[in-house]
Amino acid sequence: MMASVPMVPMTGWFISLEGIEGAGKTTQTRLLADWLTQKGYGVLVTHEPGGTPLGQSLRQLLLQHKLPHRTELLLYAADRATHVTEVLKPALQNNKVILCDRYTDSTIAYQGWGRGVDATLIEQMNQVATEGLTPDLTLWLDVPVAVGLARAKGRGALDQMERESLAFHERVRQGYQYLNHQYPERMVRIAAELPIEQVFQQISLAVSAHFFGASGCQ
Ligand code: T5A
Repeated sequence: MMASVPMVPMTGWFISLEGIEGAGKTTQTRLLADWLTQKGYGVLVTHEPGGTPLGQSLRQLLLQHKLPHRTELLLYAADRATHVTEVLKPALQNNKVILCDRYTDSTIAYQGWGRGVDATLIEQMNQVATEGLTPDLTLWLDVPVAVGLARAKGRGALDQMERESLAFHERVRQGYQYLNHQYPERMVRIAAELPIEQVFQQISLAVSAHFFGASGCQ
């Protein structure tokens, strides 16, 4: 009898989920984690900012206070450097499938396109923080700004980023459009204004196509 093949990737996979406020990343991360776990994969769910104990403290500062733009950039980079070293790299070495709610693209979209911080400076900070660790696949959950903000408002009190102007959030969305155009090999747009089940259907197809081959079977 042939030995059964364990459903574990040879090296870990790194999937990031991105989008504006209320795009549905947390909801879809949970569904994707359940789906992959049922298939036998070891899944690590994490997020930025706040994926480590130090990151939790930085998250409080970042989401509660309006900081000078360069200070904000440096704190997101400090959060990410700690996260990469203490969580992401060890998980990949242990062949985990990482589902990370926000990563470097958030800095480009929010601090770059939203705040107007210099793109080269952001690229340098991302490089220092990640030591070049890039997601294998990025799921960009794209919703119109009005839809995302209405969902975020429906959930309760808004943090300092969610209270930014509509124009700010439109620029952030444009930032994601730019990134999708720049990195079509790793970034997939998901139409996230649809009902939760239909959004997940697109996500499971994108993950299947990227990791399991064209047949989508696994
Ligand atoms: N940030 C982060 C930066 O500026 N730079 C950086 O480098 C990084 C890493 C993070 C903040 O930090 C900023 C960006 C952010 O402002 P956060 O609390 O993690 O803050 O906020 P978000 O990531 O925006 O998380 P949210 O919880 O606001 O949005 P999600 O996770 O995208 O959405 P989710 O799943 O919580 O859903 C929101 C609501 O909508 C409903 C859900 O039930 C929930 O009530 N919903 C849907 N309703 C209808 N149809 C659907 N398809 C739905 N999907 C979800």
